Amino acid sequence: MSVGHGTNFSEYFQNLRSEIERALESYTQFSSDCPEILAEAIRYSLLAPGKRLRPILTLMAAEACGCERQAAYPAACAVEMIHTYSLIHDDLPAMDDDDMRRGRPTCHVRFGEANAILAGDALLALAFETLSKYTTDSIKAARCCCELARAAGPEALVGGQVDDLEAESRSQGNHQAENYNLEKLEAIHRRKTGAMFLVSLRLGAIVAGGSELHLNSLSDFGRNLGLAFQIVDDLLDLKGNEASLGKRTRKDAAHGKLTYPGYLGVEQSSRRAEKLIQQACESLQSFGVKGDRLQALARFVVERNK
Ligand code: GRG
Repeated sequence: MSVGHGTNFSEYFQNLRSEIERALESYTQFSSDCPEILAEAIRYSLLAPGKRLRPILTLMAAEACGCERQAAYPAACAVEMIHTYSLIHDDLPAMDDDDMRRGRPTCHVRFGEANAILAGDALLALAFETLSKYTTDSIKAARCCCELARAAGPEALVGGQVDDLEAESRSQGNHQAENYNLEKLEAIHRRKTGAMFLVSLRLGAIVAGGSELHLNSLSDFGRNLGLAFQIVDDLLDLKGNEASLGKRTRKDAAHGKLTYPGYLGVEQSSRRAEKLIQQACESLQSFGVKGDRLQALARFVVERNK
């Protein structure tokens, strides 16, 4: 697909992914004060083949706001570090108890539970160190740290996870009896999944010195994209392929999780994801052609098979 910037979109997307991976590699060179097992566990999970969607959003948002994307590498990598920490902790026996992630055994399976908890803790701290140390403008760095902390904190990522776990344990699969509704489902995903999408875009715009109009447009884009991503994630859990996804499937139903297809059915969930992507793309109007790549990424999110 060509998006009017001279390069094919998938080539562009792949370039961003490689740049992010090189930057992640460079930000995880530890001194001998970091125990070898810890360095190995961190790098094992962080450098595993993830899609890098969130950091790609950061770089694309920075570019859409007219900045060289290199300036946003620290922010992009900080987002990926927090995302990876949340995956490591989510996979733990006390949470989702998963044995496969990004096509390999989960961190606790490979390194033991204590080391996996500590690798997650270390990534959370490393994210803020990377963001504050390598973002050249210190005022922008402070604003980014504050927004990222909020997105990773009690009113967003962690709060959404707590409510999700609680819903799962209370329902035992019977969501009708528990009087669940779409509003509750979306309130969980807005915090658990959506907040990280939203902040990924906002950090790119902040580093680029984007206008309030651009920040607001990207926030609307991120809200709709985050929800659409979660719906597609639920659909893939139901009908996706473990080998291409690199993780176990059909876990949601087994855990009695409240999901979009569980609530709305497959057809209606797909239609809702499509509609959200359409709305996401509409919110990019103020960018003109500079929003084309973000629109292409949004399409990738609904059409993906992994
Ligand atoms: C433990 C603090 C804490 C939070 C956990 C993010 C999260 C909250 C849980 C992860 C499990 C999950 C299914 C979350 C929904 C978001 C999601 C689908 C994450 C996986 O993101 P991808 O598909 O993963 O972008 P890759 O591996 O490609 O980066």
